[in-house]
Amino acid sequence: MTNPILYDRFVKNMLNFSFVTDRVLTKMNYILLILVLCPFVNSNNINAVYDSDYNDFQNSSSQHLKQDDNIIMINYPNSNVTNLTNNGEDSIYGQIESFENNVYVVWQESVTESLPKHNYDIFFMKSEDNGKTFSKSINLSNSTEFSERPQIAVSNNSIFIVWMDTINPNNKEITFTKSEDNGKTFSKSINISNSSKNSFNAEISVFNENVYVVWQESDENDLDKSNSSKIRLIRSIDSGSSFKKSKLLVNDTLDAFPKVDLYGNNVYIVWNNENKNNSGLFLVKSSDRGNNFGQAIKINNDNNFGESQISVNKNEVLIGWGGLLTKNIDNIHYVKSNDDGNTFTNLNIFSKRIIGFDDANNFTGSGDVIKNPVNVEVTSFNNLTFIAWQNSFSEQNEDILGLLLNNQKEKNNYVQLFNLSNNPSVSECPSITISNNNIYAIWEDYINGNHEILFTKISAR
Ligand SMILES: [Ca+2]
Ligand SMILES: [Ca+2]
Ligand SMILES: [Ca+2]
Repeated sequence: MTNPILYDRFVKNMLNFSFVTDRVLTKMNYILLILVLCPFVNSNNINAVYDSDYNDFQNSSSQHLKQDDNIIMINYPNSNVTNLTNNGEDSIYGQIESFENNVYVVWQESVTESLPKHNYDIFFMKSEDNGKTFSKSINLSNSTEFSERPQIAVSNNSIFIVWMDTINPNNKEITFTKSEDNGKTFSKSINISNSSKNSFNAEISVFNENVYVVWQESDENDLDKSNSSKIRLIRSIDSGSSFKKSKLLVNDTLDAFPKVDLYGNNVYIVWNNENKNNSGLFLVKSSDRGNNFGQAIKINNDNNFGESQISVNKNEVLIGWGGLLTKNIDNIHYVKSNDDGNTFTNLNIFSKRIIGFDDANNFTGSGDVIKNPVNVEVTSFNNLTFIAWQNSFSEQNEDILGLLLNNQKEKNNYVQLFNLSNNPSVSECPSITISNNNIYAIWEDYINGNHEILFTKISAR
């Protein structure tokens, strides 16, 4: 926080309010207070956790969590947020990936309003210096079809991107392209869904030369009946040069939002099902690179489930979820496996009371800050796990919250909660990635009369 008046007020607020004064100010709490204040003082280059204090912080934060269940939310400074698009077009649905010092971003953007229908294309840009600077954007689709909702996966410096193209009003197809020169050039795009039914909600993941894409496909003659759909999977074992025939994985789901991730030979797919006769969050695993799949297992154990995300890192499998746009849930849930998805440890529910601040960093009391979290994203790398979501503070203001966890121990310990967007406009659809202990996040924000893709970075040491 660079404004000394705001800083003073913040300190006063922190000291005045009951979470400090009602309790004995233990050494642990004191350490936590100071560490939480540090980022505000050094707003130019935030380190989520300082080197020398790392262990203290871990201990104090988990201790703190146990003691009173209160969590402090850090409003991330806007000076650390970059507008990547900064144009008059509608720039939406950004997705981010990283590898070593490289950061890759794709999004959907309007290209003209003069056609009979809006045309949107898929744009790409990259940074080779840990997100300090970004290249000029490239138009990947450059087509008259409505191109939407890109997804990206990277393996070393190979980049794989899918999106949906509306071929005709009843038929969306999944389009695929790749780059093998770190994003300088991209291959001619190909249609990988190839069906007369609507193919949508695609997700992509890659491990070495194995590329997997899952999506939903409308059921036959279903248009006026329900939104029931199938889940299909397609894979390439040669870095996207060729694809096998797509495979039907799941019949008859509603609001499925399937997600795929993999490590080695293990391929994991999670999806949601809102059909009353078989509702829940499900996981299915293949141990032979997708040739065969085991029995699907149910991940949730109550009605608190919605769209999920999965992140696989070696033998660790992390699944997180919030709600859906059509279904309010006021918690963030996550489960973790440390044995290749064979067993899952504790169901973690992150709700509790959070010590909150408004946009001007005024203390707003402790309360249930998490409201209707949607578009939950999870990512993990080595010892770090980051969960981000779109949180409804009010109808007019949604913000992007991020929860940084340390998973050095078997049980995830809370480390820090951030408000990444921290602005009065509607901030939506986060995407996150971790590389070299840098956490990168983007989201779309409605500012200056149109949507922009905003970017920020947290260095966690
Ligand atoms: Ca824009
Ligand atoms: Ca287009
Ligand atoms: Ca906002």
